[in-house]
Amino acid sequence: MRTVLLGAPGSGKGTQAEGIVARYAITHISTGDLLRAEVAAGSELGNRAKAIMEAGGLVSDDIVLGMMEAKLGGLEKGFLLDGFPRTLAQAESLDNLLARLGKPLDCVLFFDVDFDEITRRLLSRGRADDVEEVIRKRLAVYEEQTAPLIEYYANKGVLQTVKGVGVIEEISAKIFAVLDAYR
Ligand code: B4P
Repeated sequence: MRTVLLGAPGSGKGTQAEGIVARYAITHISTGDLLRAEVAAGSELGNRAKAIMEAGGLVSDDIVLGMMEAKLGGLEKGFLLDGFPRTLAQAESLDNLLARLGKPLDCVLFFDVDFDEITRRLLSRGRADDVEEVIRKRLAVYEEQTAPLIEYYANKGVLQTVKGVGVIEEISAKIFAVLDAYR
């Protein structure tokens, strides 16, 4: 199963990813986690990404695509992409890469959550990029650069929408009801 989790920051992608990869025995690839690991390690890539992430911007497509090509090229089993793609350029590059590998996406799961709920969640989590001004910036960047992917994947016929509000286990059950069809 080859799946993408699409949604605003704080819509629950990272939260739901854990249960999904356990149920379907697929590999979880989170660009946010990969970038935070680079920052923590103090690598050259991490140093370039750190200030951008703390300001709520998107790390450049070149950096993210280089990181993802290395990860996806070697994968034999299915995967769950979490936080990637986040721009049209990333989505088109992913399509080209997967076409070369002969492994097109099965499904893109869009988490539908309103911005008030997202702001409440992120403020109570309190990560370095979870302060009000940065959250506003992240949501604005999402509206401008990531939200167009909803239509992009709907036009390709692979979009599935799940309402991402409510108890975490209930949202998981809705997700499994959708993804079981792609097993
Ligand atoms: P990410 O790590 O992808 O983080 P996110 O979008 O903030 O979080 P997510 O949607 O996974 O929310 P979560 O489940 O954690 O990105 C961080 C930064 O990295 C970006 O701003 C950017 O700078 C950079 N980056 C990453 N990918 C990139 C790319 N492809 N290109 C360029 N830059 C990139 O949930 C959030 C909170 O909500 C948690 O506290 C959770 O407990 C809570 N929650 C979840 N579900 C809930 C529910 N149902 N009810 C109540 N609370 C819930």
